[in-house]
Amino acid sequence: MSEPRLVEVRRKILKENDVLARALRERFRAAGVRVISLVSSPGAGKTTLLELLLTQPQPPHRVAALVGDLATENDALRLARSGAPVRQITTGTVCHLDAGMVERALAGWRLEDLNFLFIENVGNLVCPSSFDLGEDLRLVLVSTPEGEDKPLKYPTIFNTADVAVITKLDLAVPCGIDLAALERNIALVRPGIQIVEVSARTGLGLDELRGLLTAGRELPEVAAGRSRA
Ligand SMILES: Nc1nc2c(ncn2[C@@H]2O[C@H](COP(=O)(O)OP(=O)(O)O)[C@@H](O)[C@H]2O)c(=O)[nH]1
Ligand SMILES: [Mg+2]
Repeated sequence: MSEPRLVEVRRKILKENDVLARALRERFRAAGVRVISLVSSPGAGKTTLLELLLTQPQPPHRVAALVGDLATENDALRLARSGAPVRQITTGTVCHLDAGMVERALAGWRLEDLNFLFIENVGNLVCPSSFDLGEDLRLVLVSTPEGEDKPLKYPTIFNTADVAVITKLDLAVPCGIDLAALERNIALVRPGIQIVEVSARTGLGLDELRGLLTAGRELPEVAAGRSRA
């Protein structure tokens, strides 16, 4: 296949995804569910953070999660321990989630019954950046052991995110990470982006992150009343 043909096929796939993502976003808005996606390299701590967000939400928020990996149901099993509805999307050889996968995974769920839907993308700092999933908020996670320069090497994933979450703060000192440099590099590629530092081990930053995710939401009781009406 010649290069122009490849570029053309890629453009078409992205356009189709955008159309589906727009429809999904409208559905989410109409149902009153806030959708938050997480992208990062493999192992940055997406599932660990979600385990905490699903088990310790501000009750009575109603939460659910979709989780993408090439193979295994491991992460869905981990997240399902929270008691929240969880579905795994196994992508086979595909290195990212797309809007169609999300739409199919939602089949049978009543979105009106949810306040928050979390979507954990496939661990990858490249491909997920191009695919809109209809989410309201995209979190990009970077863990301290990954080093200070990842935002400079993979700018697009930071450019397409709304909030940057620096994870594994407890490992910053043991790994000799210059946190100020990491934050500077994030701000260089995505000026003005909000940055939150967290540690799933110590609990640092989790309240700040929860506050940010729930900001602007009506009181849960009010939202629940309206959805029953
Ligand atoms: N020290 C430390 N380890 C963490 C933290 N968060 C996650 N981990 C560990 O990092 C590894 C990968 O985490 P996981 O949540 O599976 O990453 P994912 O691939 O992004 O979903 C696991 O062994 C976690 O226990 C943290 O805040 N501090
Ligand atoms: Mg995971």
